[in-house]
Amino acid sequence: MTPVEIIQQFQIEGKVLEVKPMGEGFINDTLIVKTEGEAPDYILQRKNHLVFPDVPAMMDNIVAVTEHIKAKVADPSRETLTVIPTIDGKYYYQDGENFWAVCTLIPGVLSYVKADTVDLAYQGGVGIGRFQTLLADFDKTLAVTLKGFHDMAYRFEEWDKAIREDKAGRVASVQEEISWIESRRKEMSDFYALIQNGTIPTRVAHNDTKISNILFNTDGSVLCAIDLDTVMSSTSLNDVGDALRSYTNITFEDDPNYENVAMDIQMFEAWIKGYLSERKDTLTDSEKEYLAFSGRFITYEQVLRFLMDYINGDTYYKIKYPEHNLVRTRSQYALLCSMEAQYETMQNIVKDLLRA
Ligand code: GN1
Ligand code: MG
Repeated sequence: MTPVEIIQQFQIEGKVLEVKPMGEGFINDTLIVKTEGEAPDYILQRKNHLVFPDVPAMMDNIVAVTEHIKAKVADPSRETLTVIPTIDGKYYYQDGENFWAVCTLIPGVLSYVKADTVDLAYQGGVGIGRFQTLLADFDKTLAVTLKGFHDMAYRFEEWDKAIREDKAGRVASVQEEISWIESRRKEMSDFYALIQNGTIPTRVAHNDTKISNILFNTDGSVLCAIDLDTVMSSTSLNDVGDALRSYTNITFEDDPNYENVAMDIQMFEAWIKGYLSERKDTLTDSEKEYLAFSGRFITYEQVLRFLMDYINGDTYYKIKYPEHNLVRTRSQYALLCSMEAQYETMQNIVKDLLRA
């Protein structure tokens, strides 16, 4: 079926004018559906069922979370996603082995792939803090849409397997990169143990908080978090860490000029300040203690994930050229090193902000 035929399976308003690709997602295919006149436009997504094994359960998560948010905010049609059901009342349409889902396009918003100003970083922090706060009393059980997503113990199992199997015959060529992972393995496992043993609590988290997954109003204020595919029970620190990885990098995630990569400490301060404006009173001491470390944790995980995908023969992330995952690995590693070099300053900033 064509995208135009697929969109007709959903309860949309208006006559469809055109359907065209949009955005830079690494996992799903995203299309924008333009309609005639006053009717809303829509986002049509082919959900990657090779990554998300249970798309129906994922859509149930998204509907439950967005309904919870809608009941609390001033403008429910803008302050979270609106999922459009199919004609027969499901939240996805299955065409052969493909799964499709539709949301209303929120008009008059801005989105970014990179944060350019400290104001934007501050607002991004507010947005994630608010998202977590809105879901603090969510009491339904969320399905696990992706097994072991930020589970470092599971990631290491997969990692060991990838190296053992060497499916693409690339292990010998990435010995140095492998040593970056191995030399930090104990430190990361020790941190992860605090999550496993409950020292760091588990809550509802977004789990994929890079800047492109947040919408902003045209006046610069934050509107809402989108891309809710990975909303699951996990630590709030995963959202902090992934946002820091995204907002503080002075260049793009896959910049092949590794000397361009660095963490901007002012962006770090701004993001954390925005986040704490929403979460300062509800974080536990253990969460506060690891705010700065979470940036290193998720950036490390991202280095591991890109490298593992390269070793596996590029089966997970979409790539634009053959060595793309290797370039992403090295570029994110440069960011990790920059965070490590500035770690003491990061911790002092957090301490000062918590005292303020
Ligand atoms: C993917 O789906 P998207 O493009 O927002 C990935 C994230 C990575 C990110 C790296 C489900 O995000 O975990 O951090 O790429 N999402 C999934 O840019 O794996
Ligand atoms: Mg996204």
